[in-house]
Amino acid sequence: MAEKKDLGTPIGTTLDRFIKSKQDEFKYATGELSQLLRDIALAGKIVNKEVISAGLSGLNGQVGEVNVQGENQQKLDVVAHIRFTRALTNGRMTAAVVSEEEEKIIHINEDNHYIVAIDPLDGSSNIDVNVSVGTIFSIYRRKSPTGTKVTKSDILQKGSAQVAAGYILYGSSTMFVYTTGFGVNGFTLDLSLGEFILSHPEMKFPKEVAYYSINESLLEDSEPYISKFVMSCRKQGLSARYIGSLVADFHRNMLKGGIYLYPKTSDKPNGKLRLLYECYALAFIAEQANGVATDGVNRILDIDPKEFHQRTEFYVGSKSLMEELNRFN
Ligand code: AHM
Ligand code: MG
Repeated sequence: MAEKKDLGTPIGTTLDRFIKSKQDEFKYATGELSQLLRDIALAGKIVNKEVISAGLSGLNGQVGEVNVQGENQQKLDVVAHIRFTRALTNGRMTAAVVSEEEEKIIHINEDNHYIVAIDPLDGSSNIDVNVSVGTIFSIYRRKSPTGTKVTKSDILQKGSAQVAAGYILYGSSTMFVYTTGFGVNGFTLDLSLGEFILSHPEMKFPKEVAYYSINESLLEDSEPYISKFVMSCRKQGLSARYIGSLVADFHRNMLKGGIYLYPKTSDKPNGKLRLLYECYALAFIAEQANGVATDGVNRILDIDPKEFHQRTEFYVGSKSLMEELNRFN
C-alpha cells in the first residue's frame, strides 16, 4: 500500500474553519482573536459587495470632504470605514480602532483586549476606474489593563508587537490574506458560497524576481540611489508594474517576486504611506513570507511610532532585491 502522505491543510477549507484550527498557535488562545479576524472578514464581504456595485449604486466619486490626511475622501472610503468599525463594534472583541479616515482614537469597549489599526479602503482613487483596491489591518493586544480607557501608548506600539495582520484585496477575485506570525495564508472569496476558501496556503516570495513597482514620476525628485537601483532592475530584465493600489502591488510582488518602492520626495519628506495601518501590516506579512520591509534604513517593524497618522518611506519585497537596494543606498 502506498505510504500515506501528510497533505497539510486541504484546499477547500473555509477561512472560519482554518482560523479555528490555528487558534491554539496563539498564546492567549481564548478564541477572541479568531472572532476578531472573522469580524474583519465579514465586513470585507460586505465591502466587496459595495465595491463591485459602486458604479450602479452611486457610490463612485468623492464625498467633497478632505480627510485627516488632507486627501479627498471617496464615498467608498467613508462607507468602508463605517462597515469595518461597525463590524468591530458588533463583534465585541475590540477595545479601540485607529483608522485612516478618523483623526482620533475610536473608543469601542474598554473591557476588550484588542486594538485594530485599519485602512478601510486603500487605493480608493482607483475605484472609479474599476481597478483593484484593498483593506489593510493590524491587530495588537492593548498594553493597559482592560476596564480602563485605551491610551495613546496602546495604539502607538511597534509593528513587531502585532499579533495579527492582513489585507483584503478586491481584485479580479477577492482575497483575504493574513498572518498571526505563523506564516501567511490566502483565501479566495467564493461568491456563490459567500465564503473565503483557502486557495494560497503558506504563501512565500519566490526565489526568482520579476517586477519592480514604483511611481516613476517620483524618480526625478527622490534620492539618486533610487534611480540607480531602478536602472539596475531594468538591466536585470525586471518588468515595471505599478497599479497605484498598495495591496494589489504588494500581492503581485509576493506571488511573482519583486519589490515595491515609495521613496521620500521634496513635497513628501517622510514618504506617503502610513506606518500604522499600511506599512506595519504589510511588513509583518512580508517577513512571514520570507520578504523584507524597510524605510530605506530601518526595519519597518522596529520603528517606534510617534503619531497615529505618521508617514514613512516604504520599501518591501523579495529579499534579494531588498538587499540590492540596500547596497545602492
Ligand atoms: P490612499 O491611502 O489615500 O489610498 O493612498 C495610498 C495609495 C497606495 O495604495 C498606493 O500605493 C499609493 O497611494 C499610490 O500613490 P501615488 O499615486 O502617489 O503613486
Ligand atoms: Mg491608504
